Amino acid sequence: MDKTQFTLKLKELDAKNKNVIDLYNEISALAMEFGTDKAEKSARRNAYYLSMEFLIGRSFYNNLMELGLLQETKEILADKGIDINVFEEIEDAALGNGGLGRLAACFLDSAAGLGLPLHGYGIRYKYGLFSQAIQNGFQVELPDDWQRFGDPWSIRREDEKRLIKFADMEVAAVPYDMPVFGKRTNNLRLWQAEGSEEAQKISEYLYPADDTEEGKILRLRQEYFFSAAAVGELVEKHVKNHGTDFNSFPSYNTIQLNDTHPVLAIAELVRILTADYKIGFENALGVAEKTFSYTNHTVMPEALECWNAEIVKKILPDVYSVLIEIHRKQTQDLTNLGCSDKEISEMSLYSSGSFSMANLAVYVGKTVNGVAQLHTEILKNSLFKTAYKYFPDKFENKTNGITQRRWLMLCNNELSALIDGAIGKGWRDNVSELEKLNGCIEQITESFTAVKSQKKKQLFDYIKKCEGVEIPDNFLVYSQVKRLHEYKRQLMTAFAVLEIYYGIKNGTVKNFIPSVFIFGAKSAPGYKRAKAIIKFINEIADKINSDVQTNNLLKVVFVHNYNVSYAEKIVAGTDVSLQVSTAGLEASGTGNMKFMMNGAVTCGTMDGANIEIVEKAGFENNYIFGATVEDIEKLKREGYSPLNYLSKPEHRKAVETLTDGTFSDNGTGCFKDLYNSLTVGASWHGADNYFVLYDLESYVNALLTINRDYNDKKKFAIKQLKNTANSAYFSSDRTIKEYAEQIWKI
Ligand code: 26V
Repeated sequence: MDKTQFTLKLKELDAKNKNVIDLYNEISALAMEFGTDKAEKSARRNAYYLSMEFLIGRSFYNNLMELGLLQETKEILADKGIDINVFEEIEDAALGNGGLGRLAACFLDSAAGLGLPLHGYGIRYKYGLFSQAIQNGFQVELPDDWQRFGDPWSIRREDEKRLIKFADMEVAAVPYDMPVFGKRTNNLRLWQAEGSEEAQKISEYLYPADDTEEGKILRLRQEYFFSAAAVGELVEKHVKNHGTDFNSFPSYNTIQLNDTHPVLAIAELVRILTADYKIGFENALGVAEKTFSYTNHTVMPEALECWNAEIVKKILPDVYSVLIEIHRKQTQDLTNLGCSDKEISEMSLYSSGSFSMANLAVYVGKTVNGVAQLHTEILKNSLFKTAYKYFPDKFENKTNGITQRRWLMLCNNELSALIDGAIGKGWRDNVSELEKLNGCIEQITESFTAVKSQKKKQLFDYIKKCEGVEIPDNFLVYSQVKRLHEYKRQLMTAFAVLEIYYGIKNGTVKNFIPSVFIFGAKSAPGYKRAKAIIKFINEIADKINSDVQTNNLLKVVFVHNYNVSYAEKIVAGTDVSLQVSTAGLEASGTGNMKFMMNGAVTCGTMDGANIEIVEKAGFENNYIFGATVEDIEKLKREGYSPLNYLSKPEHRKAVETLTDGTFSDNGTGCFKDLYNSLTVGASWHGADNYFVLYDLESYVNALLTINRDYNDKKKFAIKQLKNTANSAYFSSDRTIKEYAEQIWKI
């Protein structure tokens, strides 16, 4: 099908008499036909991205844009009296939690855009990340049945299904292919588990609760299920095309392990080669060593996958034997290298009855990378310090990126058009041309401010519709949208907002420019303190929004069910991006990049990619505050007493609202628990583990400085534009080129 035929068929569609969902499915099907017709055959050497999450968001507009059909479709529909935005009622496919999954989606987009053969493998969850409702200020989770709208962007490949064997059951892995359109069409293959009721459970939920043994086993099954399906298929293809000489396997296939979740793929490859093809163990391991690379996405110990060896033995006995064998070989290798017993145990893939997926990946992987400069340094100097000592050449950095196609061209058509007018359209294909903006910033500040107000207006209208909160035009917009976690410190923002609120009321905060603080976050369903923070923010929002004394100056919104599509609106309509994690804990952040590209200044700590952002866009154009990694280390060494930082009455007042009756936690005691976590410590950690109270003062100051600076609109617009102009480095096109050249060699 060519474009003329597409247009013709679309014109013939009897759109008026169809409901939105049918129309969505029919137009998508037409676009699929158009797109898959011109799909290429696979390349000689392919890279595969194994990931438990692909947070794609809405495919409709993005795919039409990538196929060059968006404008025509919009116009043809408009002729029929249909606004293309009606499809916004079709919810996103949320097959991921946050940054890690969204990064995988950006990577696929960039590889296709650059014409590089990178394909994804993952799980086709029946239910994606829960849909979030807020009841009485509390998060309530509802199942995300994303397939109820149909799934026109996937093709089921019945004939390519595979059998995955566990000790106690066999499961069919049925592939669903989602083409990824761009300069070339790549493929995202998501496996669906079919068979018995037990079997189907494997692909039912993204992150089933794993606080019980049953939950842990299910998660182990999920990880093995998709890794084994992917590796099994690649081996089979290799044999079909090149025979059973597996020494050449790594010349045709390179596999990136997205965090520790797919790391069992290593053991599975060794298992298949040794058991099914009778390759010697050492040779098989050698093939794996040349095939796999590993990306680490977090230093939080609780997020690094470790498997109880007894469970692995019970569920996957053959994989268990392979792991034990690899461990034997590892111990031997490390002994030969002269490592001490302590060093061996630090690097060991097996210790105290459990298998460390990170250590397995570091030992076998040909490269290990972090996702921002600081993060990679932390991997080298602390998390994988010993491995770095012995295998320094494995380690490299690949700073994350985001696709400018979704995160600028699609979500901010108005700013994109402004950029076209200023520097031409070349940046759309070659994003580094954005730098040309540096030469004409002064000339476009007024039109930039106009675009920003327009995007704010659109955002405020949407918030009014979804949350019922009214925000007056042109309020200054501060946003913090990301997964909810204590290390990301949404709680610190909540305290800062309260301080500003009380300051406005008692006159210590003067000449405050009217502002709104936008929060969006989902908490893991079992993460009690994170959920308490959501409740706290909602209580604050209720109080502040209903205070007539401050109403024209300050608003707070917690947007419910934050997702990719909401993010597209928020990043475009924000002035100030809040990126305030405890230094050393946010591996990179990618939201920070989306905001930067859309012309927001960063108010943040020296953490993750914030550091590189302010280096590129200029410290003077951003607002950095708070403890550095070195400061935090020093505090930990010398002893940190959070209570010392509560001596100032304004800080104390804000923090004590948790317990003084200002707000209600509906009798759950969850606010008291939050308070205790800050003042005396809770569960496994000491008081204020994330240094909220330490950084609070400098945070409030930074927020107020920004507010003052906003008085000079032109100067502020220049800062914002400097961010856009220097954001090209944070395009995932750059990141993917680095992976392709330096790791994958594709
Ligand atoms: C997961 C969990 C689950 C259990 C509780 C603690 C915890 C902490 C962190 C995680 C995240 C797992 C990996 C992840 O999503 N990392 C994110 O990856 C992004 C892409 O590289 C990066 O930008 C974010 O900084 C990083 O948090």
